Amino acid sequence: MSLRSYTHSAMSRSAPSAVGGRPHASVAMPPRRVLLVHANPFQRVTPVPAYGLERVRTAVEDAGAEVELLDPYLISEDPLGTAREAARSFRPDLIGLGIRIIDDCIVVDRLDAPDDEPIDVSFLLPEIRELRQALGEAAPDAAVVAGGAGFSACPQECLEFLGVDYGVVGAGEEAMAMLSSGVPWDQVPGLVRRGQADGIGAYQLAFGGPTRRDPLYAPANSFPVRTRIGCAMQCVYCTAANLGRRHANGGVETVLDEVEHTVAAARERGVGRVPIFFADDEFNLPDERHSISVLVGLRERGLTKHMSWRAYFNPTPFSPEFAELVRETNGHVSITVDSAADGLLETAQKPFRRRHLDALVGLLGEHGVSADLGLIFGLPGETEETIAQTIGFVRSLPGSIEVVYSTGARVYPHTPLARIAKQEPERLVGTNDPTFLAPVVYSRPWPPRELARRLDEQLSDLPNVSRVGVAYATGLTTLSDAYRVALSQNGKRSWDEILEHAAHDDTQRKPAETIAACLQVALWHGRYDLASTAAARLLREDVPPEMSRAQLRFARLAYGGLALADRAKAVLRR
Ligand code: B12
Ligand code: SF4
Repeated sequence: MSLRSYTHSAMSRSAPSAVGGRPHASVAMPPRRVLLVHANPFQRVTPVPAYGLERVRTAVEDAGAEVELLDPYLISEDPLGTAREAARSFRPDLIGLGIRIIDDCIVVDRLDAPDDEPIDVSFLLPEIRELRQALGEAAPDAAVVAGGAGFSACPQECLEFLGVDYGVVGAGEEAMAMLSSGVPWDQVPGLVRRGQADGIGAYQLAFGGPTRRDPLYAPANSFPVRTRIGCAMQCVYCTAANLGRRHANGGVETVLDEVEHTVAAARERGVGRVPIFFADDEFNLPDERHSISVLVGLRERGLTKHMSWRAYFNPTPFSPEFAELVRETNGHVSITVDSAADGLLETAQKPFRRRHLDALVGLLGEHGVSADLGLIFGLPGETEETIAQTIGFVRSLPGSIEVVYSTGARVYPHTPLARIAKQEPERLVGTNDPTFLAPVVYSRPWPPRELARRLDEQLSDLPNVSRVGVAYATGLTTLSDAYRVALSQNGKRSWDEILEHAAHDDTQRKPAETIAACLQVALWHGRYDLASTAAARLLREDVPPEMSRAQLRFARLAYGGLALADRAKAVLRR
């Protein structure tokens, strides 16, 4: 069957619900008050918009319910207290727990660690369980439903771990709208019940939109926009592999409307160039046609001069026409490569080979497309020889392409890697959890930390190459601290202290980038006093290329003036 025949357009038909047995008690009286909680402790480290919940809220509000969206780990130093308080005062009938991630997926954060700590993955479900309990105590009569990308990868395991009875697997817009409209729960698409056989098989591909955004989120880590859902591939380690190659496209006009609204709203709040993240598993799979339509649409609507965008890409397909369009529309491509050794690519079920990688690198260079790429060493089939081949590829790359790599692959439940892991227990490190819910890592030919040390020795002379990612245990909380001070909510740190941290301690970004992100948060929330101090602090650094020092000096004065005006207004109001 051709790949095309898997693609549906726009809204998918509802699959039958996996919930059997007695419908939930709240069917008789539809839940009118819905509390959506972003159950995501990682917001402390890398705050992103609770986009899944924003989409769900849009659909649930359109169905007539009253909705509150809470991001406790971002806005509060006391997330459990804040969640309890919100649940007590809002008195929800239905609580939606948005579980975007179940762990941070960072296998090796430290090159040296005690032998009894072979991996560094932080497992977040224990913290999420405490949040669930706090909400349950504060709103004992509310029904609780879980959902989200992390949850949907292993729904039954999560329900069991969290002690939650119901969850929605995959897209939650339609399901939550139906739950809040009094539709019998056993007719709700994608709804699964704890203890039943159905899990990932219930995955929903439905689309809603355009999404109404929550004004809490500043553009510091870009605004996500989904253009398609699911994936046409089944790479060995990936949670998307569990969908069995199912995927669907969003309607192009709806996607464009969402981008247009997002850009317009951000420009009204003073953002010059609005960063968008196309939040698809891979933007160019199963083919380029949908992505080309989206990019052409951006250009036709005159949006590209006000925005930049980024997305994850498979190395194929990538035509010259597409490359040109990416550059013209201010795109940045993050390419999921994993390995450059053909033998390993085959074992990992990757749909491309080394020759495609070489052709792509040439094409990106010819068209001046900005790019980075990601590698995973230690997958099934990895040997000293395949490692040498991938290192050879990395060394052949132009220095302008940033490369991030990880060692060892987190084994997620139900993936092809989970089946391999059961046959090769000698390659596993981490917990002894046979379900693979708690972190277990597969790595060969050496355990992940040893592999990381060896690669570090071989790659440390390349300035464009680094180990992947932000880990929960060691990631800085600078940006979420900035949010809390800007919102004046439980902020324990002073603004000056935050700017100093931004300038000195962030190993992931340049000082000026982190300070600029804090400035954006302050501006977004109309805190011109904080923005003015941040602009002054930024002037002491090498400012990012998109800003000039003269502009920044002017902006600093302007923010100072606006802050004075705010103070004067406050005095007059007294
Ligand atoms: C884009 C992306 C990023 C971008 C985000 C940019 C931005 N500004 O948003 C960046 C690069 C910053 C990023 C960072 C991280 N990411 Co990321 N990311 C993604 C990606 C590709 C898309 C996310 C997205 O927005 N999807 C679109 C939205 C609409 O989908 P959704 O959130 O799933 O919501 C839908 C459903 O889940 C459901 N739903 C959601 N909530 C709820 C709640 C209820 C009650 C119900 C019923 C339904 C429901 O309905 C929603 C609408 O359809 C996903 C993979 C994926 N396909 O989702 C990975 C993914 C979420 N990321 C992942 C990881 C690991 C991370 C990081 C931890 C990496 C790191 N160490 O830094 C951080 C975490 C950041 C954070 N604070 O959470 C993993 C999580 C898996 C896991 N281990 O649990 C994923 C699933 C990728 C993967 N397959 O491994 N990420
Ligand atoms: S192509 Fe990307 S999203 Fe799809 S299965 Fe492979 S790694 Fe996962």
